Amino acid sequence: MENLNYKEEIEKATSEVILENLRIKYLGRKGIINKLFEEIKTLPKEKRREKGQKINEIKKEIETLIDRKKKELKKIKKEEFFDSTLPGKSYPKGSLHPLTYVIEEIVNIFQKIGFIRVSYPEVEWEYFSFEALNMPKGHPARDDFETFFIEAKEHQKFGKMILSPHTSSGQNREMQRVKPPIRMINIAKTYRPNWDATHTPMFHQFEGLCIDKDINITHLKGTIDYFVKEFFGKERTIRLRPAHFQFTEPSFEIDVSCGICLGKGEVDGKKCRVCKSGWLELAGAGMVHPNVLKMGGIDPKVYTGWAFGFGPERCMMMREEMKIDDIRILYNGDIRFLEQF
Ligand code: FA5
Repeated sequence: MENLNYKEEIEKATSEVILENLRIKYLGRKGIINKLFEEIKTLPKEKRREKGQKINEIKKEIETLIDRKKKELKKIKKEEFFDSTLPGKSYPKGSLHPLTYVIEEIVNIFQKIGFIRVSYPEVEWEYFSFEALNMPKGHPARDDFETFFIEAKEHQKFGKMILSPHTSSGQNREMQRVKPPIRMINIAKTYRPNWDATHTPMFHQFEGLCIDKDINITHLKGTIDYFVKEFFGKERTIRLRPAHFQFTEPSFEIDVSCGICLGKGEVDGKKCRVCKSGWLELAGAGMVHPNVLKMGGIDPKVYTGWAFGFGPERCMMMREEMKIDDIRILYNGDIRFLEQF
């Protein structure tokens, strides 16, 4: 009886099946304990009681040990159970913001014709957004670019710190960085306090700047034609309207035929909610003003150039297949809209 090994055997059991076999081995009808009880009969009478008590104690101990081990194994099984037949959990997949795809596409279109993408600060000094663009302090044209000012120490030369209201602030920075020929495409976030179906306070612009010898307005028109045909399709048309920007001369607004009403100006007998006229303004453009070239250290007698500034959100809206009639949907975080991309 002393050499019964049940404690170690039960402790080592790694499954409920092994444990059940041990129960049968020790406690079963033909098990070791019953055999021991039977052996009692062969003992002298005075020893039977003591032996019986001892066997009973061992029996109880085996029952307790098996019980405890069973619970332990059940707990482990619960924790480790893996049912490989169950369908897997699908985790929500993220994606890039639709505008990121549009920006990549725009960059590719311009890279094909030799433009280099650059990025300039979104938190900018007044100087680069205004003075360097022929809009000295106090000039009324500065009001056209409603601006968020930052409460920070003014720079002695560059003035107040602002959130850049247009990517044209990259023009002077690019002229300081490289000498002509320049083919820049500057894409960045821009900020103005507006909020309606065609304006958001944070939006993007992409600024094209081309400076070289003998550059004229036909190169500007050709480049914009190329972009519009690549991006919107051959059937969409553009028009240039005379406009005024302090940093270009002559200046234009560039409109594209509306993708919602397809240039008609109305949908189901009602004025088109987005364009109201069949056309939507996409960009400002013009020949770089000689003063701006001078501020950038470029001799306007030797070099000429053009620039344009587009809103990629507007470009996205105006794609026929998009049918976005409110620009704000891009930034209100509605996952039902965003997950389509
Ligand atoms: C400008 O910002 C000039 N810097 C463009 C330019 C560049 C002119 C180079 C000449 C030479 P404008 O304020 O018109 O121009 O803005 C240009 C485009 O940005 C608009 O046509 C429009 O597509 C987009 N845009 C302007 N404000 C918003 C806004 N709040 N939300 C969304 N898009 C906007």
